[in-house]
Amino acid sequence: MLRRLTILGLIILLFSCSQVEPPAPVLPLPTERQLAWHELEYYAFVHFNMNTFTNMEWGLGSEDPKLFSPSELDCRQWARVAKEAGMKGIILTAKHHDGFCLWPTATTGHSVKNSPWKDGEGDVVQELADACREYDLKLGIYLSPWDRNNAEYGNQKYIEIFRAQLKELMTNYGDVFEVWFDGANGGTGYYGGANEERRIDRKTYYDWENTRKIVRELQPMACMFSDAGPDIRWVGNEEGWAMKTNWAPIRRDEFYPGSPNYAELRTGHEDGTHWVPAEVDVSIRPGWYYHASEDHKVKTLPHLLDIYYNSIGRNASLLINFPVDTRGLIHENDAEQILKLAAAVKADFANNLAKDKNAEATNTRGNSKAYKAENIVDGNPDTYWATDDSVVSASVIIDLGEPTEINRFLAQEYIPLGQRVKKFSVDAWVNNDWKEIASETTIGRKRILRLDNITTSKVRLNILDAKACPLISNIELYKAPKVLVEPELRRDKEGIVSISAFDSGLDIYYTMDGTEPGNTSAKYDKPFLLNEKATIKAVAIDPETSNLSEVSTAEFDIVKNKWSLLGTLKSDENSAKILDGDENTAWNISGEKPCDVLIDLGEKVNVSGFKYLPDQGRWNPGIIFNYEIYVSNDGKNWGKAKSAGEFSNIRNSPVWQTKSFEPVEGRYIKLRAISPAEENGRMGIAEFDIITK
Ligand code: FUL
Repeated sequence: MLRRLTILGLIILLFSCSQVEPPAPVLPLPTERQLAWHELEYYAFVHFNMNTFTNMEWGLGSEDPKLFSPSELDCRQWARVAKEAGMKGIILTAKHHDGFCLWPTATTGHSVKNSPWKDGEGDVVQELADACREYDLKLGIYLSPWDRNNAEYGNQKYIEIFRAQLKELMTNYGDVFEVWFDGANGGTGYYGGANEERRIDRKTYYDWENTRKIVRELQPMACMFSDAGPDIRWVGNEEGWAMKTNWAPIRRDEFYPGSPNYAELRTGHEDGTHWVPAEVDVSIRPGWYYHASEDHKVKTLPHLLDIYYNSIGRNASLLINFPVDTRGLIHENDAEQILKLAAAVKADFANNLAKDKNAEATNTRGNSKAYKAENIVDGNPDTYWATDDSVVSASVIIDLGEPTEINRFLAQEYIPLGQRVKKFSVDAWVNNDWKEIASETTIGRKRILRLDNITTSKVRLNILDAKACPLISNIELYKAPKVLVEPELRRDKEGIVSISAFDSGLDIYYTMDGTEPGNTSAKYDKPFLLNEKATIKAVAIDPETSNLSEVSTAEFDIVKNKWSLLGTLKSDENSAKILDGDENTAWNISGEKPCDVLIDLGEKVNVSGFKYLPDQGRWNPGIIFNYEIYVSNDGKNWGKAKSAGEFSNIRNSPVWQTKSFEPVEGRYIKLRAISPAEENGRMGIAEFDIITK
């Protein structure tokens, strides 16, 4: 009898399971090609082309193909760096706005064919395609619709040329995962010698519908990127972030490449009609192309981590650009920083504390095992927790079994059935009560929250509102280590030294005798006065792990509290920036040549040199090239210059410049800025210091 009942029970259970209807999709849905693209998440951009050799961002189109001559081009090095950095593919600027083609196209002579590189026999696209194959990376192509070289730009003939180029690229280099169409279109240019302005109708000129067909036909799995998709959208900025609220759907028909409503691309639309997820494109340096002057401006680890969390952690993919240099290599500084990011990401996500823990939900679809809460911790992206159709707010609790410290929360929706969650919060079980630790909006394919460290035995995800029953496929919890980068050292005009570590909860130790700092050195707790010469070395230490950051060093000379600027600078409200100890602010002058910067040191000192940091601004920086420096006892009789000459290579390398001379006593200093390094005519100073004996 009992056996019969058990069998009956089983039959009923089976019957009831099969009765549970799978959730209906919420439109729009991703296509198969988009789903495959979503999995990539992180890949490289390479801006390398004519601009690399002309030090430009947007070439005019009149450049001589002979200028393209990398000395050691090595696409395998690009691939190696990208692979080691954890990236899944590389997108190359096969043609940028200046029209120079990196492959031997049949459509124009403005290409590698007429360059000295490999005697005109080379093909960069082919070399990259081969390198990607070797390193198991995907290949992507950037092809600029705008062409400032082509005589036909603006005419129908150019559309045929553009399409022929697209066909070549889609046919000859194997599988392409993404095709990148830039929104910058039309304007001044060379245009075969016409040197004029050509405007086009951005909506109609390219006949996008038919142009895109070429890609669909020749590369059916390639996703097309532009402001308007159709498959992937620009995120509406080039700084490296998506909004916290980020819908993959947009009302696609309201956009076209170069359309003015691009700010909406940062969030997408809750009522979007098409699935067009965001891709965050950002360069590892200020510029997209290589400029030696930016060698010291590669983004720092904290900055790169922000970009990572504000893109991949906000339902977008991340495309980080390497401005490949004139050798044809990813610069050492860029490689070093991207590998630091890779190591930090690996450490942050090393140990998923939620994996296979018990999970319970307030509602489970049809009480069915197929949709059970545990699906969120099983590591299987194809299973998900779902609620009944009528339920759009519900909670799921992950029981960690014991008090556990966490600071990262990762959640994923099951997107093959659409993006649904509109609002959610996260609670932690602390002191026998729920404590809200986050209150957010969308989740999408992946949402990662960086939280303050909290020790808790249970974590609760509350879905507060959704377009339809929520489908959550994955939740992960982590305790990421602290970000350990060298501390920042600064001394202001009054001599107050401040040292800051990037992350909270780190200890800072420093020395003033030139020795390496460690946890037995002086501990920094607040800004202090340093009114003498000293070299400070500082290190950040994580008290929990005893791990050390790299050491930062600053050489401070005599304090500037008695210094004052004389002459015309006395009444110039910006001139104080020269002495404020802040490298990011600068005083600038244009037109007046030479220009004297007069400083009263307030007392006689023995001067043996000076240090100059030019304006660090990206746009239009003021940089002195030729200079003279004088020391005087009375501020009137200057005698001969103690040092004169040029700051060689300062245009390419606008870092601290140091000049020494025979020590001399004096109270007054005159820096005579004779000529600017840049054509802009500006001469600027971010910081000035003297070296005393
Ligand atoms: C922009 C272009 O104009 C830049 O030069 C760069 O290629 C960037 C990725 O897209 O719109």
